[in-house]
Amino acid sequence: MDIARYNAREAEQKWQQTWDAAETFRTPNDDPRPKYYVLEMFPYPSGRIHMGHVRNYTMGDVIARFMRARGYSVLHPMGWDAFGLPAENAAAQNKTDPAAWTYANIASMRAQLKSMGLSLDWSREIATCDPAYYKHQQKLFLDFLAAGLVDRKKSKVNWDPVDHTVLANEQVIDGRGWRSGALVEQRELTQWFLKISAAADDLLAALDDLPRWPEKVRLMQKNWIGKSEGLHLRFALAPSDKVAAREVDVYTTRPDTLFGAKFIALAPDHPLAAAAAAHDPALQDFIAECQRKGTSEAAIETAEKRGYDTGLKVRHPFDADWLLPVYVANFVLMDYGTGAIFGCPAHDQRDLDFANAYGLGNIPVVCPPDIDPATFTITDKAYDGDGTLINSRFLGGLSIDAAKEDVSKRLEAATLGHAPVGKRQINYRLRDWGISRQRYWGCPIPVIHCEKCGGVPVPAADLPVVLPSDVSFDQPGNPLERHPTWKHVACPQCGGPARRETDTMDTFVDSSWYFLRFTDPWDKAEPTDAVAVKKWLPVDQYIGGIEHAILHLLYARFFTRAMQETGHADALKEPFAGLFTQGMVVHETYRDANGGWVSPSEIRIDLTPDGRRAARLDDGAPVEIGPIEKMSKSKRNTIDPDEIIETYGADTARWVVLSDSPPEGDVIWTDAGVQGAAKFVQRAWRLVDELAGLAASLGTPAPSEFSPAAAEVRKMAHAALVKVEEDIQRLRFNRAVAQLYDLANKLSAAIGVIESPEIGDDLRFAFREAADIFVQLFAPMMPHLAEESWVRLGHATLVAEAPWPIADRSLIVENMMSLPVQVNGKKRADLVITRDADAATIEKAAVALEGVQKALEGKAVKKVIIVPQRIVNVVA
Ligand code: ANZ
Ligand code: ZN
Repeated sequence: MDIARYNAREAEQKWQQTWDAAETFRTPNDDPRPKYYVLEMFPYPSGRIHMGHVRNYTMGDVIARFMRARGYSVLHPMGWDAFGLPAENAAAQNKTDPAAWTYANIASMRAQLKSMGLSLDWSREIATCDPAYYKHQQKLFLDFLAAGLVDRKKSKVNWDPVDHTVLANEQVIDGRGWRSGALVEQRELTQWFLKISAAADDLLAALDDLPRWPEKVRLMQKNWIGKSEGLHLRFALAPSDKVAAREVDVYTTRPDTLFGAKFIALAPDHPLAAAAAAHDPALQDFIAECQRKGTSEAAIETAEKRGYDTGLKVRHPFDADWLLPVYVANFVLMDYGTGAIFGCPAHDQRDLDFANAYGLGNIPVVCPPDIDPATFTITDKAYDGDGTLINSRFLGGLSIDAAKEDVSKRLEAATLGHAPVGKRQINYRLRDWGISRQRYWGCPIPVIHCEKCGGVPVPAADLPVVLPSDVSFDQPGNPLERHPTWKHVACPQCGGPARRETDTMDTFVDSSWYFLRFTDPWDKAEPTDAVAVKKWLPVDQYIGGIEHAILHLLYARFFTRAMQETGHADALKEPFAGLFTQGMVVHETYRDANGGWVSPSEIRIDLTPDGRRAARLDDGAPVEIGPIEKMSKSKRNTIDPDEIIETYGADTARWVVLSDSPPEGDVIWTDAGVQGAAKFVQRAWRLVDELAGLAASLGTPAPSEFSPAAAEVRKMAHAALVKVEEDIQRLRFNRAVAQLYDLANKLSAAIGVIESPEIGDDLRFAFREAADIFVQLFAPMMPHLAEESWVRLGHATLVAEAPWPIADRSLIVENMMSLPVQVNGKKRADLVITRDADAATIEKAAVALEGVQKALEGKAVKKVIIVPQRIVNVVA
């Protein structure tokens, strides 16, 4: 019998239209069932989806469909992170309007996502560049401002004098702008900040309440927040006619090393450095040079340690006769601690590099355990490990912790000009979040500057402050600045002439609350609806790339707190209860004889006796097969999802990205993988067809007894059900896929042994049950094929709406085996365990048995010998 091939193209379109028309994935807010919120990080509308999107959204979709079938009211929305620089660059290059460019991209990506068959509630679609979205963001900003969560302060920025723009630290390369190549200047700009640093401790502590976050991400956030406990320490300056200052304050986490101090170092931007430079042109040059190189952490870490001796001296806090030189040094940051340090070369590598460069020497004050203090010396590797204090007067012999405590206590008690010399202090690496961008394509900051009244919030009734559309990009810089009329407005307070803020918000603001907006995105006066937020949040499962592990997630966590404080997010604190970071889609790379990258679509691969060979399709020229790397345009190793969907269907693409690799690992995209998936689609379809011919008709009641053959079919279906269910719940999609291959094999085998066409009611019932289960199990992964199969099996409903089957565990207990367990050759217990348990599991379970533990009498287990399916022997 020849069965028609499954035509993915036709079927997929048909089912997508059916779901659309039936509003299958609409999620009403008043659905009384328990809720589940699954969210994938929304995309930037670059214009085309890539395989990373396919993987990310497929995973989310599997969860959404699974949870829906399990009886949850599932929120699974989609939107667009639509502001950002690429739209402006495109505008400058092609004379297009950023809005038109963005919306055209959204339209094509929406169509692409729809062709993937994602179970999204499109009625909740939002775009952050839509005034209907950003007006609420402006309201949030004003509420934050009123609540004291916003700051306006001067800050240093990297200014590109040719492009007239602020550059991020990453965009400054060797002191020059990455595009213009111009020498970057440090400028002080008054900018808007969100006071995230005030929330540092809470953001840190609450990480412990996120058990469903990857440990790795929590650690990255922890390091980023960077809590450090130390001592704020005041050094008295020896009198000098050069400067008026009387002291230098430093921050140290190692007060125990104070007797190893060799110098003081100031940040180049430190006021005392400027004062010392007033009559020292060489120092002025040095400071200017440091500033050019950039004073960011990244710039500092890579630069060679350099300094300049100001000639100033400070007194050691425990010895007034001990003078330490004061340097200005390029490795001290102005905006951390106090912008000044004391250097202890023996125990800090940067200090040692610096001291060695300037001949300052070092005094080891912490001696490692088991080392003779008399011979312990430091040359070019600082020692930052544990040990005992040496060369440190009254601290001698103490541990580091005890010495820290001792020094802190003494210096808290000591005074310098009436105030204590030392004060314990907690510092965070986390800085306030500067959100001002001198850009057009972003959310306007709703403030008006009036000479008389200062910064005046735009009245709520005047929101949104909409971006003007008549702007030009033919000059560098911010078009809002140059717009003839937009910024000139009357002051809302005094009516006098005033000007609009022309900075727009960092696009990270846009993505810091979209997940809240999704809960009630329809046009209303407020950014969020309290009932909807309470119902849907937190997001139960958030899925996205590890590249967002720090900034996006931290900002979103902060924003949620700020929204809570201003009454926009109920009592919600943490927005994402579960987080999953998926791996990448990777592919082989190819290069031609000249080293140029060649795309997979331009080559042919042949299998030769000595391996795979690649050659160009057009002229047959040999192509070198390179390493497997993340799909990227620059290496031309991308596969276009559109082409795959066009040729094989979305179900095949979805199946490929779920197969073979654990979801947190990288998945290798190969042609063989695609062929394998496409083949399985056809195979599953044929199997369903065969099962349909054998299955009892719908609704046939269960017979009272089952033959062994029928019982076996039921068992394989229910066993697969239990496993797939577990695998999806634990996001082990690749294992769920493997279970389905296995079930298909087993069902085919069961059909293969049927001898006569006359089969009993019991077997017919079992095939009906197994067929339905099989289709329901792959439905979250291959939803179109599943609908088509569901119809073939006689159902008049949508499988997308069918309740998840209930596993009958009594059918699969036979899967257990009993193994006698001996201890030193004597039987002591019986182990009951699943037949497929691996050796490690058996060993652990056997040793844990009460009878075995008793027989061991506390003796250590030397060895466990397992004779598979027969016996376990514990040797003690
Ligand atoms: C003396 C010392 C001795 C230090 C020693 C370290 C080891 P965290 O943990 O990151 O807080 N430091 C302080 N302010 C700095 C700044 N603005 N720029 C560069 N470095 C700065 O690190 C605190 C330590 O980093 C401080 O402790 C200080 O050096 C340095 F054996 O003080 B320490
Ligand atoms: Zn005014």
